[in-house]
Amino acid sequence: MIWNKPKECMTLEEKRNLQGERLRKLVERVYHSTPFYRQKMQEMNITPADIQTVDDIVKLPFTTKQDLRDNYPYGLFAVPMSQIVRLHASSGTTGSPTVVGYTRRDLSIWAEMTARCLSAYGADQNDIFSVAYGYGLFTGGLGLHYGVEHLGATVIPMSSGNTAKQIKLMHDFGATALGCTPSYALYLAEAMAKTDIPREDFKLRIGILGAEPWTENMRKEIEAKMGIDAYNIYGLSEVMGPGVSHECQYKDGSHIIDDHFLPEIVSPDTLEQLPYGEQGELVFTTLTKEGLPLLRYRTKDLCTLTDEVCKCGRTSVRMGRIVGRSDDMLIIRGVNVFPSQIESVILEMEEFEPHYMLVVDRANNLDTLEVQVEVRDGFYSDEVMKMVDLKKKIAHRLQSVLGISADIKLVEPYTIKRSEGKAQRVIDKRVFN
Ligand code: DLL
Repeated sequence: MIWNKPKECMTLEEKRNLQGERLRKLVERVYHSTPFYRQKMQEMNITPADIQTVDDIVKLPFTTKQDLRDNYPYGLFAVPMSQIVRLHASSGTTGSPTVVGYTRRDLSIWAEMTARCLSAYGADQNDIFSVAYGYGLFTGGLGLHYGVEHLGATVIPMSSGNTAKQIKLMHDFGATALGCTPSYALYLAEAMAKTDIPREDFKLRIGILGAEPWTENMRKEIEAKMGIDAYNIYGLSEVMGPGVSHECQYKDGSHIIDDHFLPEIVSPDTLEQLPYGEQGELVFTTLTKEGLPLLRYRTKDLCTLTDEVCKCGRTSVRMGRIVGRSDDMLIIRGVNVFPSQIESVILEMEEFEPHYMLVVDRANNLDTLEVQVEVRDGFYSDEVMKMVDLKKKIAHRLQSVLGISADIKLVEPYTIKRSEGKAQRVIDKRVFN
């Protein structure tokens, strides 16, 4: 079902006009309320009057995570704290976390856009959602939570962890939908299979999976193991949280809520805007946000965009899967390697479980890549020759996809640490200095 047809199915011209009008107002607002943006615009010799249509977006400055860190905690907020009703923050792996603030209106827009996502997955007020994204500073739990309530469905605020209880309550409460990371969905599916509750005693039918990159093969795996329809949900805390884009029943790219978030693709090297269809870095301008409005926020996520109208009737711009980040790309012996390429190889081979760990190191001044991967039950063998052959097979495939060789370490099923949140799949032991 289409939750907000007037907004989701506008003609391209209507949308362009709406976006242009919202962009004009946004630039006016940040120029007068955020010293950071006023200074940036003055440095570039532009004033709000230079921004008249969406095409003028290219004149505006970019914003990065570093800008948020440099203005920690509230420096980029565009309203007084008396109007901020909620804070979230991203885990600060390096330095300070990035803090995001929401006004009451921001929260109500967020709930509405998340309800649009859930509706596109085929959910309605009869559904019961187990939200297994973390609640707290992370936007996943509360973001989805308020979307479910806005939809009028029932929410079980499970949060992450405590797998046995997750499974029991999904069963006892008759959950029909599950929100969690794709890696946790796989873990849950395995744990469910080990209980004595038969699959048909669960009512689960929809998975709302995101917060980390995953592949089509991983979708197939989750759908088969859990017996659900698995849908992608994308978002980032700086821009709002989960629900910035979502799939529909056709699962052919994710619809961006582009009446609120204006997307662009740029070259991560030159920062030039790229035409739709070309792969580059995704950039968002938050057209309506009040608490923390952002101009041209560089997500570092790499993907493509298309504005072809979807079979579902929505006219929103769609993004392809995130194929990597302009900053998580590994450079191994001079070759650019995306962990998702390795994952695809693993998932295409029936002998392996979708659980792996990449260990990057340096020996004698040469980069090394070790791929630890779980062999599926039934394929694991005590016969050395069988294991050697299997190693050769995957090593050969990886070499042809990546262009570099990798050391393979085959491990028994269930030995790689499972994650309850975002999977940590790369250990880079190299020191770059
Ligand atoms: O992960 C928000 C979210 C919560 C999205 C729950 C979906 C579901 P952050 O912690 O700020 O926010 O991390 C944002 O995670 O820039 C992407 O690199 C990655 N990411 C999020 N969703 C997807 C997805 C939340 N569906 C960063 N596919 C983003 C690939 C994703 N990567």
